[in-house]
Amino acid sequence: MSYDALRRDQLDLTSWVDLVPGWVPDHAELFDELLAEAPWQQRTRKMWDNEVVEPRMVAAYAFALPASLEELRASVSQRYRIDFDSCLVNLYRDGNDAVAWHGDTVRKVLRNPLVVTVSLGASRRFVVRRRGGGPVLKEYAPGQGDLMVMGGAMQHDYEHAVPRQRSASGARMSVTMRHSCRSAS
Ligand SMILES: O=C(O)CCC(=O)C(=O)O
Repeated sequence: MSYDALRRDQLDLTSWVDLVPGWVPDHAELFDELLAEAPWQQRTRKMWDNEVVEPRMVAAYAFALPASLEELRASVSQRYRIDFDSCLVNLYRDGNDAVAWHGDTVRKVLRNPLVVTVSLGASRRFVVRRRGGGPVLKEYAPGQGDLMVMGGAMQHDYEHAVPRQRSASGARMSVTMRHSCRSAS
């Protein structure tokens, strides 16, 4: 996996997104492998007094990653000198699946965490706004093997979402990786 095409999008002085288009050459094969073999779950979320079904499927990996994901994990760990030690894969089955505005909860235990996302399958809108509201400040369209790494103060100062999208051309997966401590690998 190469970082030659990496572009850093600086949101402000302290928050940034790294983008590498087409980072995973075999993204279609990886999509098919994960679709068939990942431990998919339909999760629910408590909202006020109700249990709400999350509009996407999620597969959480504990320790052992399949070789295909371990290759990605090892590459970003080496590049960013961080031991990415958790991997969650999201499946947006169609344009009705989505994730609402949020900053990743890892920000509550780590200052300036890095969050890696590798997108497989169809492109979806990935939008960014300031924490707490306001207009969309940035919009990306990750899919087909693209790598995004959110860094700096982004999880503290901004929120991101993958909104419902009628025009989505198919299913999208996001392979997300996070770290639980700062230690370099
Ligand atoms: O699917 C994506 O690209 C975003 C996923 C995300 O923000 C999350 O799972 O917290």
